[in-house]
Amino acid sequence: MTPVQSLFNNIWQNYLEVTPSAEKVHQLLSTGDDLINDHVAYRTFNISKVNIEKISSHLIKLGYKEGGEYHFEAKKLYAKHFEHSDTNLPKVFISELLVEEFSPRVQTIIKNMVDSIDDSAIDAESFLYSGTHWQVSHQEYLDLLNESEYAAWVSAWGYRANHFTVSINHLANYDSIEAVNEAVKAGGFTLNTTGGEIKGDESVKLEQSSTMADHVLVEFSDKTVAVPSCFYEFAKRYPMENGELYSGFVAASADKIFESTNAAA
Ligand code: OOG
Ligand code: NI
Repeated sequence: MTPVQSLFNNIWQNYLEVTPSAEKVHQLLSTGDDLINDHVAYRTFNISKVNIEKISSHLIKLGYKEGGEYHFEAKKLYAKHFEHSDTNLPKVFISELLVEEFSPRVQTIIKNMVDSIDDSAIDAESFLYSGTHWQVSHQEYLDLLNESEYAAWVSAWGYRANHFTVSINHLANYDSIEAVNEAVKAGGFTLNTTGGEIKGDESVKLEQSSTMADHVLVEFSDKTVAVPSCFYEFAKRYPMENGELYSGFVAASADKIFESTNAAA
């Protein structure tokens, strides 16, 4: 394994720890060697200690380059994606919460979380599969949830891939996202239906769907409660005029994919 493959292997193992459905999704769709991950995604805060630049520095060292940038005004998020010249390596979508746009209470909880991270942990590549570096109370989690589902998610799960994404283009037994969705539902999984099961279409060069996140126990400082953890996404990319597959993201679709970690209605 190359260093970058070994990094993604560690990220995958860490994701599996809190995503019991991930291996079942693999078995459902893949024949074994046709599984290419289109991308993984990270969530963080726009505080310089842990912002997109800090998270992405580990990828830049491994040859990743910055791709597009994306704005999510209602969710108060900003994001960038990173990609590698080896197109079999997953792209990485990293978003950050615009912390200053939230209430003083939420800002204080987030500041305390970030303050408790060791700088040396952030500087290590293993930060990308390190989870939380703090413990919040269940009430703090609820206070974050009240203003931002995203902030609450980070407080519970920290620095880990919040999803992996099957590249439908590479699957041997499936060609369309409709067929993938049917197989996933027949396998007993719930799809994210916000904005419809399929986000995007050929005109934006990207079709996406995702499962709703698993629910896994989190040990808050005062009690242990099951909350949404991580999910699986499916993506089909279409070629651009030059024949190459579109490699960016689509903000209107991403806006809905974020909601895969909402508690089911
Ligand atoms: C990222 C949501 C965006 C995509 O593929 O558009 C995304 C997240 O949930 O953190 O992954
Ligand atoms: Ni995604």
